[in-house]
Amino acid sequence: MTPLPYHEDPRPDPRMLAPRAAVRSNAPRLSLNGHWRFDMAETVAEAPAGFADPGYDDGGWAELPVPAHWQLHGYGRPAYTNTRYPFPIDPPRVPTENPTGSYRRTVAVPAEWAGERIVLRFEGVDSCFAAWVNGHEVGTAQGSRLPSEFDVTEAVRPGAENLVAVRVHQWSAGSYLEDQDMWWMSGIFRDVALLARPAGGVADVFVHAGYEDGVGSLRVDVPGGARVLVPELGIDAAAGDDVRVDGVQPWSAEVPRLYDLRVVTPGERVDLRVGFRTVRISDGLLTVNGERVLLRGVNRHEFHPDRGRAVTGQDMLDDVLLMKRHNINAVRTSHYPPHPHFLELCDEYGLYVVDECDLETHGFVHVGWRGNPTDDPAWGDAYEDRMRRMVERDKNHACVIMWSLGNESWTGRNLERMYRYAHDRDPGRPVHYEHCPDGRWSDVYSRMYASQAETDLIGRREEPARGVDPVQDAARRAAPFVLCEYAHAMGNGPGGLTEYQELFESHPRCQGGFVWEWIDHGIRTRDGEGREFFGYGGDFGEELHDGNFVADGLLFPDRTPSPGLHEFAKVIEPVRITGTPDGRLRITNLHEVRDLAHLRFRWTVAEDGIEVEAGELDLPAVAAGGSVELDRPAEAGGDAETWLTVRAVLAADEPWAPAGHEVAWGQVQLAARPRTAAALTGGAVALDRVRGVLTEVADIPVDGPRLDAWRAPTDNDRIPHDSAADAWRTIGLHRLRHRVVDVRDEDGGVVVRTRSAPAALDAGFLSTMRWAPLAGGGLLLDVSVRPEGDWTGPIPRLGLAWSLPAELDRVTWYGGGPGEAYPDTRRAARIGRFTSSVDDLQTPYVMPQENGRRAGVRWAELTGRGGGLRIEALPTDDGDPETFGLTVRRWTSADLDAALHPVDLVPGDRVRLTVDMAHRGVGTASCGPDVLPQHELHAAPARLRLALTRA
Ligand code: IPT
Repeated sequence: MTPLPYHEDPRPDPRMLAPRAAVRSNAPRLSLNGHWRFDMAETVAEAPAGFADPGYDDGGWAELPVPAHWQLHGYGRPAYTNTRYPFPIDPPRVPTENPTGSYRRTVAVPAEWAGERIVLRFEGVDSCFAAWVNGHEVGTAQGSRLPSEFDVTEAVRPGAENLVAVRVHQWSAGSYLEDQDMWWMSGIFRDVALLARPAGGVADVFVHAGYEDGVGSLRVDVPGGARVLVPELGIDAAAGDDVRVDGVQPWSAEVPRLYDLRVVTPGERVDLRVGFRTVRISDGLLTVNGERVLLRGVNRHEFHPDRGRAVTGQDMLDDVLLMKRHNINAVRTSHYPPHPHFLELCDEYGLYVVDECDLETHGFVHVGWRGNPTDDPAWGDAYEDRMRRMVERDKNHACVIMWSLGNESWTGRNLERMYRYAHDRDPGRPVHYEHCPDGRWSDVYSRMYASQAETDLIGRREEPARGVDPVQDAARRAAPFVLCEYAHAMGNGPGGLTEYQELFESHPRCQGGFVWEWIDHGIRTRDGEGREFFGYGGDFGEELHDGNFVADGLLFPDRTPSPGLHEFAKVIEPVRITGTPDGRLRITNLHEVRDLAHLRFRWTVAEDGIEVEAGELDLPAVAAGGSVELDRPAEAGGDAETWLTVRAVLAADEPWAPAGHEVAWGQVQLAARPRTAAALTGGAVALDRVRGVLTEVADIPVDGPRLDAWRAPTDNDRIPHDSAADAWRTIGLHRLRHRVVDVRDEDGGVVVRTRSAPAALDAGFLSTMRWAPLAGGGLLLDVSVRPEGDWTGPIPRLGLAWSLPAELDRVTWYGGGPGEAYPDTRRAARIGRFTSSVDDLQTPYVMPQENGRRAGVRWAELTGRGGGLRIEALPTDDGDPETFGLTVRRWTSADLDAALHPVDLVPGDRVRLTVDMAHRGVGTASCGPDVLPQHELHAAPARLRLALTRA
């Protein structure tokens, strides 16, 4: 058999140097980042011959920055598939059409490097490459998100210009192991450097810094020995010594205390930032420093809308700060090791990390896992090599509390090799893997998208058995539980976070999880008219793609927090502020180690949303896990609806946020709404008795209300099969027709009865709208809706739709805000008075869909230049809600439904207002459980009383 070319050979190149820890060293280093000469060929064979020779003339070549993806610089185009390989499954072979980039640059190597060993280091190249120095081939590598080093001493000429040439292939055997749900993008996308490795230097270093029972321990392993110094702790020891460290402060995500540690050999000095902490699974719980941890985590892909995975230090810092500011304490590096600097930031700012290996063979699921490399011994070295390169690089980070073998690669013996490598080399960290049916290659029980009901069973250790081996099943059942992915944050949502968090807080075994995912991977691009938008699968001409499934993060592509992130931050807040049944305030400290001394508790009292009093609570010390009850600092004074709001804010600057940053908040109602409306002014009113709708109210030309039972489907509504959205479309909820049953004058008012139903269906809704003049001016609308006929499945909403003049472009409301809220995403909405332009009420989901609803609205005013319309919910006698859901936009739900990108939404000449009587939750059915029963909406009678007056 002809040998496989290197790019189709899964076996690691033996010329790759043994992997070692990423460290900061005083040994000389030359960065090779910057502009390289670049040429692109369609196939491997057509890449320019002899390009690695110093004499080759690259004068006609273009330039490409390193690090970067070539697809984002005009060579080829990005392509998105979720699980499907974008090439035939033919391992380890890849298509002949294999975009191949040739890179060249020179580097002046100082004469002083003569006599030193010289190493060429790549932090990440996607997906396979060969490297040459001065025409000598020095090695090849696969493993896109893993470092590789080659000894180039023989090839380099110190004191001269040296030519470095790299040939990069888009597809390789390694591509079969890198089927992560993300863009296929290639090139040298992380740093490259030339290193002088001094004789007698620090070949590697492994810091073991533990913390148990209040005492620290330290041992630093350095091949060949070294001095180990921690000046702050007075430590001056030899490598390999076991040192007891008294008086040390432990490291945790909440208090990420680090110490400078220096390793010194005759040839080199290496500086590390070390945290003392012990990770252990004991009594079925995952503990850090002996304490159970609750992971309030996210899955983080490396992403930037212009740079792809070639992220900068600032991008990484932005992520870490945004996470810390939203109460996140953990990251799973889905699904590959991050740029090494990211882990330094996690050490520094405090985030627990599940460091995941660069492995996913998900595409084999489409052929019944036939030929999956995970169980093929020919790929065993490749699997172990990947694990080894990750563990060796990242082993000194306090933040890394678990190793993860990879994602969605089914099961097989090559996982065993990875698992054993990690355990043998590093007994100090548990190993995580989700996708093995019986949980064999994992020390924790990990699942993705388990429903709340199943999570509850798991929390009780009463879940059904998995696999056939009772011993293995018992071990799995004894293990702590994490949701390595949950709460799919695609589009509007995720709904149901609160219910998960309650389980994490009530079952010790449920130690939290990682929301899928951190950021939408939308690539900034432009349409034919030059309008900017974030592209997703299919926007770059891919023949096979998975659409906007790549946009499922808590951040929009430009890192603007989505409503989902605000909701998550609220649900996982580390301090809970609530009222007690006997009229007091309870403050619960949900931190794991921190007391509340770093927070100040500011309170306000607001009547009808207007602040009337403010102050600060005087809090006694509240230890981690403790709580305190206090008298309320104020009571209601007037007869308006009154709320006490308490905000926990940082007392002083923290590294991750300034003083005053809000960490948590709570609200307690001090007085309910009075049963009478405020003083009102009316204005002209006109009713179209043929259509049964108002044409004028409060001197404003209007059209409505008409019953609306539809919303532009969300990503969660439109899962691929049997979706709620399909059912609504089949029934015709998006095209209700209205028949005025009768219009009667009654008791000084008018009663309009209208039957609203879709064509071809015999079920419908009968609405009875009673219009009456309000004492003092304005109009009272008392509307009751009753379903008729057979309504089986859920419906998205029951609302009243109006169109209004476009000039009513400001909205002020009293109710839930400031952000959008749906029945299962309304924790982040507080009761208050808010103002926004109509445009700012919209949430720009990468794929347009229902959005921007404000919940629990008592009243709203839509105003323009010359006044406007006020809509106020009034109490009914039978206890119906005195609030409504509010959406105001410049386009219809049909426009929203038809749009593929926000730029497709063009403001019309009317403002569209929907006043919801009821609305369905959003759930997470795009990947995970649907709307929970308590947030579901079925056709049922509803009633709402509204006062319509001039604003
Ligand atoms: C799960 C993947 O692990 C993750 O990478 C992402 O694709 C997510 O789904 C959906 O966005 S796997 C799925 C089959 C549950």
